[in-house]
Amino acid sequence: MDTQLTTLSSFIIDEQRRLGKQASGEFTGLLNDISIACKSIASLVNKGALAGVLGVAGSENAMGDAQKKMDLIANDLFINALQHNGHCAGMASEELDEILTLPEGKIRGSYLVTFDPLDGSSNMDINIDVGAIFSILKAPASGEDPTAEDFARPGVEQIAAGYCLYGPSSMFVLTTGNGVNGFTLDTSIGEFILTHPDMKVPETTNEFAINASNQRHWEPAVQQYIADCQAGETGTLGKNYNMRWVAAMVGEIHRILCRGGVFLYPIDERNREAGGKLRLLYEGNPMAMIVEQAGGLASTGYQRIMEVMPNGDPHQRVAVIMGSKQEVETILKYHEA
Ligand code: AFP
Repeated sequence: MDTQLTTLSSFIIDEQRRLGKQASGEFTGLLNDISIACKSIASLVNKGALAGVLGVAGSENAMGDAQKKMDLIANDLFINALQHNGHCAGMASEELDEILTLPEGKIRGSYLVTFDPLDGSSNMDINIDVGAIFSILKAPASGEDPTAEDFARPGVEQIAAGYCLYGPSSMFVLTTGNGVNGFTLDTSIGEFILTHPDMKVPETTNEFAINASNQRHWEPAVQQYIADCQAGETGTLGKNYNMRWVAAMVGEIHRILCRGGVFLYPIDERNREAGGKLRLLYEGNPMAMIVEQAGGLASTGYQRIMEVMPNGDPHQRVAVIMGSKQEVETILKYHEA
């Protein structure tokens, strides 16, 4: 029996010490708040119909997506975990129209948190993987309530990023800019335990993930790349490919961290003006930081995702091409042509 388990909290404390970071405990506390939200969500997701959390809520979010009951519950659990302990100064969520500052009387912390509390929520009702994604930025030094402009920082300024996958087991995957580590929820003790230290995206792959139903709308570069993948070993790319589509970015990126691959949600003719479909602040940037920290690449096709300058809209969209380094480089060549 292993008596030397490393919990998420003890890992973060050790890492902060190892990196010589000043240990006020606030950052550790913030990650602990987020992990508590994730554990509460994991518990409800696992109970599913038994907890009465399936189905639609009858409302829409800022992007006009129909909200599921569990979207709203997960959002409330994140907000509740973040607003009481004095670690967070403000939040931006997929499920909130505007950024959220703290209620009167609450202590403002030093960090801003953006999150998608239930990524892939259309999978909820069919009992397939969903997840949560988060990104942490430094709050303005003024100590005032943050504004939307304070969240408009490029991904390179993220302090940390992570996701929680609610799959056959729940996994919390985290980067603080010093590699990527994965923790599995041991439900019997209620702790995330380090099970996947120093996760690395394999450099090469023959697996791609893209919603092929959008094919007719893609740009020529992506049309050509996918056509060449489908041509197999007799085509220009010279190898046979496999395809996967989970419809939850957390699931796609977790698979890529475990066995390599590329995930594309590219610009198409319908979302060109918006810059893509997925959201920059709580999908593109945090996943780009994780993938890069694990040795992969993350691009819009034309620019490193983490260098895209946000425009002040918390729901800004971005094109996403990320995963195994050599395969992303290959896709970028199609965009140069
Ligand atoms: P939801 O969280 O609204 O279900 O969206 C999931 C997502 O943002 C991303 O995780 C998926 O990869 C992508 O959208 C799926 O979108 P399509 O349904 O258009 O393929």
